[in-house]
Amino acid sequence: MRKNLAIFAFALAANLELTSAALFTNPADVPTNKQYQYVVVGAGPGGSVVASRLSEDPHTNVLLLEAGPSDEGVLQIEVPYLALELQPNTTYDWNYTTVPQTGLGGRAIAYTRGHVLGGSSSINIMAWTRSSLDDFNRYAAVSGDDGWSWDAIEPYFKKIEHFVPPVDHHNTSGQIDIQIHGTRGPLNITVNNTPYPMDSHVINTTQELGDEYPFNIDMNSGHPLGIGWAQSATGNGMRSSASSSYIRPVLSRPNLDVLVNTVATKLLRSGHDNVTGVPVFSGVEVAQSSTSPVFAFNATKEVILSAGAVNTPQLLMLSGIGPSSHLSSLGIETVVDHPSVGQNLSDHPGVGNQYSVAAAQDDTDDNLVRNSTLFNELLQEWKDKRLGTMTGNGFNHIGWLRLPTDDPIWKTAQDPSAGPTAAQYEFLFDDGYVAATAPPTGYFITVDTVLVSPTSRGSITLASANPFDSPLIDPAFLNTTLDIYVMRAAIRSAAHFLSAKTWDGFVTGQGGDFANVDLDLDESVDAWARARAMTVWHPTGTAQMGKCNDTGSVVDPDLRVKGTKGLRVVDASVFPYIPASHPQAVVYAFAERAADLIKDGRRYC
Ligand SMILES: Cc1cc2nc3c(=O)[nH]c(=O)nc-3n(C[C@H](O)[C@H](O)[C@H](O)COP(=O)(O)OP(=O)(O)OC[C@H]3O[C@@H](n4cnc5c(N)ncnc54)[C@H](O)[C@@H]3O)c2cc1C
Ligand SMILES: *[C@@H]1O[C@H](CO)[C@@H](O)[C@H](O)[C@H]1NC(C)=O
Ligand SMILES: *[C@@H]1O[C@H](CO)[C@@H](O)[C@H](O)[C@H]1NC(C)=O
Ligand SMILES: *[C@@H]1O[C@H](CO)[C@@H](O)[C@H](O)[C@H]1NC(C)=O
Ligand SMILES: *[C@@H]1O[C@H](CO)[C@@H](O)[C@H](O)[C@H]1NC(C)=O
Ligand SMILES: *[C@@H]1O[C@H](CO)[C@@H](O)[C@H](O)[C@H]1NC(C)=O
Ligand SMILES: *[C@@H]1O[C@H](CO)[C@@H](O)[C@H](O)[C@H]1NC(C)=O
Ligand SMILES: *[C@@H]1O[C@H](CO)[C@@H](O)[C@H](O)[C@H]1NC(C)=O
Ligand SMILES: *[C@@H]1O[C@H](CO)[C@@H](O)[C@H](O)[C@H]1NC(C)=O
Ligand SMILES: *[C@@H]1O[C@H](CO)[C@@H](O)[C@H](O)[C@H]1NC(C)=O
Ligand SMILES: *[C@@H]1O[C@H](CO)[C@@H](O)[C@H](O)[C@H]1NC(C)=O
Ligand SMILES: CC(=O)N[C@H]1CO[C@H](CO)[C@@H](O)[C@@H]1O
Repeated sequence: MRKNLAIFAFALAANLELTSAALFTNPADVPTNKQYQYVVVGAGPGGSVVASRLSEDPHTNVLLLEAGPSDEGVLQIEVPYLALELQPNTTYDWNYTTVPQTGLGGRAIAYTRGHVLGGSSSINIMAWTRSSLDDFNRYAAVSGDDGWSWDAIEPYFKKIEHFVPPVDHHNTSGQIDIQIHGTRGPLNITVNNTPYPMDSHVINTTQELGDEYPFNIDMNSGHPLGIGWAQSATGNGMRSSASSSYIRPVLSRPNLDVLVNTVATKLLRSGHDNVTGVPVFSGVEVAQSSTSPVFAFNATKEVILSAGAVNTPQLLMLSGIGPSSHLSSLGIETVVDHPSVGQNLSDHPGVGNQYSVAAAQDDTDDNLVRNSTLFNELLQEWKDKRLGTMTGNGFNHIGWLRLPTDDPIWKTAQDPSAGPTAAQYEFLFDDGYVAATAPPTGYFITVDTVLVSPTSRGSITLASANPFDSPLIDPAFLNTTLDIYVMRAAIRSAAHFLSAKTWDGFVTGQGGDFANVDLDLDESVDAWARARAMTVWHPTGTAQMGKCNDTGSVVDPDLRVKGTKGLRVVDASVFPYIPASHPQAVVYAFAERAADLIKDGRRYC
């Protein structure tokens, strides 16, 4: 161990004064006289839930490590509407950029990841979507463990959730089925805090074009298809994150220590298991920067890796767990040859399609971008009363949709979704012009079309053996003919949706640069998609779960890293397929079950 003993002695003295402080900002301050049973790396939904649940037992000491700072008191984190101010290139972002994307005309795009207590749940856009029952039943089939099926996981969603009425206390009847939601969990969720002029047009389209776009009272029932009111991880007008719900409320537990501003740089080994012969992992090496002192923390039971779908494979590979040819090319000794670590990266590409609205409809959120007086008034309303536009995240409706079953593509391509209840593409209805540069005049709505059951697979690889170097991120967006086909169909479908009569006199036509796209020409639509697609920030699958005897997967159905002892992964990396939804709810649910599996000491394989 490379430990700085002088610093430790000083820390011990400091700790005598700060006996109740459990949020440390420097590894030198962490008590050295405590044995941790579990060290958890990364405080997103995966790591926060596991650390919180394991430390419910006062005899279990848990250390939660987080590379980023605390989220407490950061206005842009608390105010839902300000979420997009947290990226790119802020203190709370890892500031990643992808490698050039062939499917995006060679563009390299920003790849935001949360770098803060709460992880990406502290900077995300808060959509709360549980995914479809087929997504979970496919996880059960692929892993051979029925415990990952919808029926088995559904109770965990209720355990997580606390439904809180919207801030204006309007009657939510017809907007959500409260019966299927939890009312006592740590994480607040709600529906529709702030009304938008387009709301009734969206709902009326579900009557006018109900065969194609049926209304769905609650997309979190396991049957998400259709158009419905969006639920969000907010309560009382504030963001609800993994930190605000699972960690900060339990920071007074003497057996839970949280260390922020500290990067795990390597998993530490302590020989081999004397029965199975597999390498045993029993600690982590950490540092605050590439030039600061290195510390080590031991875990007597397990190291739990929850660094997210980009950093979990990075840390595995830095520690010798990964494709051996890739590791040896960087001079890293292979400890376990795992060809799939970092492979199979799956993410959702999204395209914002803008439509102009009539001059009479001049109260869209475009005003907030142009009028700082209005912006400040609304922010003041949030500060004074927790009311108004700032309590929302900019959209009130989501649609989960599939191509028609008689679409000619199904003659040659296989349905990539998990099954008939799972979406192939998504609509997200934004109020205002949502894109990097908004026009100075005019009023808009934006329908984001998102490919939620993509077939493209990318990778995370190491650029070097230095843990402070960014890994190489290749989401391989729109890299298959089916993916571009479905995206093209989704963009046309959005135009069809807006052709319903209810939009007459509201939507006047395609807006902004999108006005130049000829929807009748495949080439024109494809060029638009490739020029505009971005990540909607849902990377998954880089340390996939699979059956006990399947050598193509990284973790087993208990989420233990195959071929090791003492090492588990609990985060979005383990999903064998990307869920056809915004994935945070799925991460929370996986982590809740993982905590139970750990507490029970289950050994499935
Ligand atoms: C901008 C944005 C918007 C999104 N919008 C939505 C949405 O609306 N709805 C939804 O459902 N999902 C959304 N997501 C996705 C969702 O937030 C993630 O799927 C989820 O947070 C993943 O959880 P995780 O625990 O796997 O990883 P993360 O939440 O990414 O957490 C990983 C944590 O590990 C830390 N870490 C990484 N490496 C190390 C290391 N070496 N040492 C110590 N700590 C480390 C990171 O700093 C981070 O805090 C969004 C994500 C982003 C970035
Ligand atoms: C991201 O960039 C911002 C702005 O340059 C910087 O302050 C921050 O430290 C960077 N984040 C990381 C993880 O390096
Ligand atoms: C983030 O900052 C870096 C360094 O200044 C810059 O190269 C990069 O383009 C920025 N990324 C984005 C998405 O703005
Ligand atoms: C909410 O609306 C529904 C349907 O219109 C009605 O049955 C119910 O009584 C209302 N609830 C309250 C609290 O007003
Ligand atoms: C939507 O339909 C309702 C009921 O049919 C009607 O009262 C309302 O005016 C319609 N709204 C719009 C915007 O078309
Ligand atoms: C959730 O809402 C409850 C009740 O309104 C509130 O007491 C609690 O502080 C909220 N929790 C979080 C994490 O915001
Ligand atoms: C193997 O190691 C365990 C402790 O990890 C020990 O209790 C046991 O006696 C050892 N068995 C053998 C055969 O050495
Ligand atoms: C951590 O474990 C290593 C290897 O098992 C051991 O050498 C070291 O003394 C331990 N450190 C502490 C602080 O317990
Ligand atoms: C900006 O907003 C303020 C406050 O709502 C309003 O009084 C003012 O007229 C707006 N300015 C313009 C140019 O629309
Ligand atoms: C997928 O990406 C690879 C690597 O960039 C490229 O060679 C290939 O042509 C792409 N395929 C499609 C169908 O986009
Ligand atoms: C893996 O195990 C399953 C049963 O659990 C068996 O059907 C399958 O043949 C095994 N596969 C391999 C490659 O051993
Ligand atoms: C499910 C899946 O796509 N698995 C793949 C993950 O990556 C490895 C290595 O490229 C493949 O062998 C698996 O088929």
